[in-house]
Order: sequence, then structure tokens, then C-alpha cells
Amino acid sequence: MTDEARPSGACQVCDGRTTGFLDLGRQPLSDRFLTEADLSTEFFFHLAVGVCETCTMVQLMEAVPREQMFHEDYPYYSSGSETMRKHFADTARGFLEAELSGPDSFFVEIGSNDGVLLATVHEAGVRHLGFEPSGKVAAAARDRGLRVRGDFFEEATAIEVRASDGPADVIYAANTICHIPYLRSIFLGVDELLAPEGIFVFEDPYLGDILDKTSFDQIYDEHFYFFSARSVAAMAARFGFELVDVERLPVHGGEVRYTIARAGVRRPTAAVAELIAEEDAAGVAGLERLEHFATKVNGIRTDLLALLEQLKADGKRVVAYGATAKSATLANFCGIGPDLVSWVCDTTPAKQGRLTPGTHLPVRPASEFSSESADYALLFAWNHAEEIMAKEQEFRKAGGRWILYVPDVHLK
Ligand code: DWN
Ligand code: SAH
Ligand code: ZN
Repeated sequence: MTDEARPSGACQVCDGRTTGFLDLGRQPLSDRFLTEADLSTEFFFHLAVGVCETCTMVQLMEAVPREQMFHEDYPYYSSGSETMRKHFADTARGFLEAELSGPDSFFVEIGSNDGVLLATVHEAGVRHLGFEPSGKVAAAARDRGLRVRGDFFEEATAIEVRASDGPADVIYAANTICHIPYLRSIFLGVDELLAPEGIFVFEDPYLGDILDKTSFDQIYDEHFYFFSARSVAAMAARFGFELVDVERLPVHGGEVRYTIARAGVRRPTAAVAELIAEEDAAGVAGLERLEHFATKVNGIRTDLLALLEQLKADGKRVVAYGATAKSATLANFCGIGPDLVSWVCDTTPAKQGRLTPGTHLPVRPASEFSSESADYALLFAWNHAEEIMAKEQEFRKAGGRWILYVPDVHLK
């Protein structure tokens, strides 16, 4: 693409110029599962991604208002996967040992959801507080005896908690900081609430993995930023902090856990410079690499549609597995409606009996999935492949086949 033809905008972190490299078109809210009555008022926005020329942050070109996404009926429950329950229990234990062994330690989580991680902190008797604006998931955490504020973390709410509870030793967030366009307010809030030697730790899908795996379905309304070590280091420095550690994680298709401290307080580990060097060598934030990714995205659409059309022509029964937020991007970008995939199964009661966003596949309970009801299963929850394939072994043994589209379209 020529420079003039590329769309541009302003970076939400540094006000630099962003250049668009992938346009995924008109898309619905990824976590809005619809009743028939909702169909006439479905909300759509324009999903496109760009990169900042100044700070290298990859980000959406248009933000959806936060109340449209995170509200009373937000349907994602973090405890729905065994792998994630273990991941968060282990993560909490790591903090308890390394950072929270003092007499009156205080742990704060941003986006604590149904309390999947806070439960372990609470069981250890350590003071905690979650911020969770989505009503029903926050209520599920409170039902477990956890302490959760029902509002958005930002500068104003952080000031209130500092006044009532004192400084936090750890402020942690999983799969939440990348959901927040207004990061200046987040860092101002962290600055208010964090103890002088405390750490701000967050983990989110890693840009390097998204590019390597062409996992473009990680791009949707809720995922506003696609972090790299370089862009996070630049952001931390801009707000008076420092990136002091990075750790690659296998969950959700590949993430990085970033540890941030006040500038000069903790010595950065070698891993930080190493990951930045690796990113630079791979050209992670360069337009050439990003446009190559965009080309591969189009290839996946072509290959997947060809396969689904062929299976339809052969009279095969094709369903999908896991009504993920991610799959809204895939289904809407490729145009996968009930003509190609009959229904999608999911264990979440709040999604069952509803229609998926945009292309309106019926969502059915996971118990309806078997080799009796399907010949092919398009694995929307590909990030949980190991867990799902282990519990659905019968499907494969009876001749059923899995369709995967990460890192390319293939059968398993
Ligand atoms: O970042 C986000 C991540 C953490 O969670 C949020 N913005 C929204 C959400 O994204 P997602 O919906 O793509 O996440 P998952 O974890 O890939 O969703 C898995 C879905 O599949 C859930 O609806 C539960 C369902 N599931 C199932 O039916 N059977 C999951 C497993 C493991 C299963 O065995
Ligand atoms: N941490 C969980 C949940 C991730 S989903 C996990 O990793 O599985 C993102 C969560 O962040 C949602 O529950 C949403 O309601 C919450 N969220 C979004 N913006 C937020 C903000 N500003 N402060 C606190 N939580 C927020
Ligand atoms: Zn920028």
C-alpha cells in the first residue's frame, strides 16, 4: 500500500501518528449474545488496526464506549476453563510468596471478573480488592466471599481506594489493560495507589505471537491494544515508570506478563532487553511485517471459506466449539453464518439459547456436542485446544474432525 492510501489516526498513548495496516470491516460487539428481540438494534463499529510511528503501540483505530462492552450482563466467566483456573491459582501463589509476605500486604486486581485469581489470595488471608465493572461476574466473585468494587479502575477510583485502604503492594491485571484505551488515567491511578516499592503487573496477548500465528481473531472491540515489550517499555517511561521484567506465557495463544515499577526502584532483568532485541530483529512493529500479517489474514479467510463451502457441498454437518469473543471477528470477517456452521456449543449458561454477534449462529449447551450431532467442529476456542480435545476424545475417535485456523487452516 502507498503511504497516501493508508488510513491514519492519533495514538491513544503518546498522540503520535498511527498508520492503519489491517481493516476487518464492520463488526459487532464481540461479547453481546443476542435474543431474537435484540436483532434489530445490534450495535456495529469499524474494526481496523494501526501502529504508532512514534511509540510503536499497535492499537485499534476506533474505540467502542466502555459501557457498551462491560455492563451488568457481560457474559465471560474466567473460571470456565480448567487451564485458566490453574494458571491463575499458580500466579496468585507466585505473588503471595514473592511480594505479599509482609504483615499487612495489600493486593489489588483490575478486571477481577468472577474472582478466579483473587480466591487464592483471599484463602491465604491476604488483604485484597478487585475492580470489576461487569455486574454479574463481579457478583459471582462476591458470592465467593471476595471483596470487589463494582466500578472501572481509573485515576478517580484509585484515589478513593488509596484513601480508604492505603497503598497496594501489587496491582495486577490479566487480559484487562489491553482492553483500556484510556491508559493515561490508568497510570495516574497506579501512581496514586501503588506503594513506593510496589509493582504493577499485567499480562495480555502478545503482539509477537499474534503475528507469528496469524491469530487475527485476537483483534476485536475489547482488545484495544496489542502490546510488545518495546511499546510497553515506551509507555511505562512516558508515565514515570519502568518495565523491569517480562515473561512469556503459553495461555490464550501466547501472552507476555509485564512487570512495571517506579523508575529506578527495581533493576530490570536481562529478559527485558532480550525480548526487545528479539522484537527488533523480527521487525515486529514495522509496517512491512504488519502488512505481511494482513496478507496472511486474507489467505486464512480464503482457505477457511473454501473448506466450509466444500464440506457444505459434501453434505457434512459442521458446528463450532466455544462461543468465544474472538470468534466474532473470524465469523464476521469471513461471513460465517448458519448456512456454513449450524450452531456453536459453549458451557456458559449466559451464552446458551442466544445468537452469536453479527452472524447469528445459535449457541447450544456443550452437552449437545458429540459425534452424533456433528462431523466437523470448527474450534473457535483454539486457545483451549488441549483441554477441549482431551475431554472430547470420543468425537475424534468416532471419526469427527477438528477444523483449526491458527496458524493456518488445517484439520486435526
Ligand atoms: O480477553 C478476554 C479473554 C480473557 O476472555 C476477554 N476480552 C473475553 C474473553 O475472550 P474469549 O471469549 O475469546 O475467551 P476464551 O477463554 O477463549 O473463551 C472460551 C469460551 O469457550 C468460553 O465461552 C467458554 C467456552 N468453553 C467451552 O465451552 N468448553 C471453554 C472451554 C475450555 C470448554 O471446555
Ligand atoms: N482477568 C480476567 C477477565 C478478563 S476480561 C481474565 O483474565 O480472565 C476483561 C475484564 O476487565 C472484564 O471482566 C471487564 O469487565 C473488566 N474491565 C474492563 N475495563 C476495566 C477497568 N477500567 N477496570 C476494571 N475492570 C475492567
Ligand atoms: Zn504512540
